[in-house]
Amino acid sequence: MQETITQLRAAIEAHDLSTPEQLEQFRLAFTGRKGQLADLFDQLKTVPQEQRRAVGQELNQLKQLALDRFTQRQQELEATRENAPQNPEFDYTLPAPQALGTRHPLSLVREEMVRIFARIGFNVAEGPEIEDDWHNFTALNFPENHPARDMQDTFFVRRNPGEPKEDFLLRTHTSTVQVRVMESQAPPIRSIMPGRVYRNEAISARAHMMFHQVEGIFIDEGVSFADLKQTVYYFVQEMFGADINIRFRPSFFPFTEPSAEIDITCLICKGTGCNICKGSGWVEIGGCGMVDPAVLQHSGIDPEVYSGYAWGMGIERITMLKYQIKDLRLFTENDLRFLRQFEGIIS
Ligand code: 2NL
Repeated sequence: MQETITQLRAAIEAHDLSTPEQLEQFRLAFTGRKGQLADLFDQLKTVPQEQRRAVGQELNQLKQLALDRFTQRQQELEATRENAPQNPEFDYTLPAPQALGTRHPLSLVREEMVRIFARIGFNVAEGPEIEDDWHNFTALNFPENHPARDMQDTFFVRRNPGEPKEDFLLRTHTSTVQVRVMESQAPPIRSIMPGRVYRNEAISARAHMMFHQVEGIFIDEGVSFADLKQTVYYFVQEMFGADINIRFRPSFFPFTEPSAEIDITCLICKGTGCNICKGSGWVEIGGCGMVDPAVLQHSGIDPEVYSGYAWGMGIERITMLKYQIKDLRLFTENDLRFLRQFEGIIS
């Protein structure tokens, strides 16, 4: 019996526990209910009475030794399994995977508009989003009591919270940048102004308090409405295709005279009439006109020498028409299911 115990102790101490399979073999061989330790405990009753106590103690120590080895190794193996790669051939020197983002549809369309106008000589001008009354209204010929100056449309900004005077505002159009360009540069001027504008409106599928515009201006000697029409024709063909027709509808803006609204063939029904164009076959993409001589004068350009045209288009509107997007709110929600649809579009 004593000899068996000594051998068993050696076997327990020497057993290789490298793998989970070996640990299981160890459990079956020694500590399990049918293992060798259990056998020895069964044989304890055959040991002579006077030795039984000592042998029993020795067996208990051995059992404890086996259990200790088992649990310690079990814990070690569990810890390494949690940290182990799923695939043992994984290459840890590879760079971490990075999901590529997508360009926002409004950026795609803005960049495309910039490229189209750049091809016929327009550069890009930028200006502040927080503006003063002069650049947003007065220089642009808005009468003192014009409804567009109303609190309902314009977000006014106070210089100091304590001051009652609201002498700044969030620009309601990017014409502010055109005024700044005219004030600081001599003609010829050929610039477009993409950027954010703000109107105090309730957010819905068709309106938002922040949206994007591309305005443009061309000032030189002898610029005519025919030049304006050709520029708009060129833009629409490049942006929407050669089979799209254009219609200029007489309109009014304080800063242009004459003024026109620009309609194009409805992209959804190709002019046959649908619910997007309300059956007319035409959709509006922006407004334009000849710069009012008073606006040139306000910006320090002599209207006796120079004339010019200008236009404004909403980027959201053009994007909605181009990609058939029916709700403005999709542009600001950043829902990945929406944004991922523009994956790989290199406009
Ligand atoms: C629209 C209409 C328009 C302009 C913007 C402009 C700027 C200056 C002088 C004259 Cl500095 N005009 N801009 C002209 C006509 C129309 O925008 O429907 N925009 C979304």
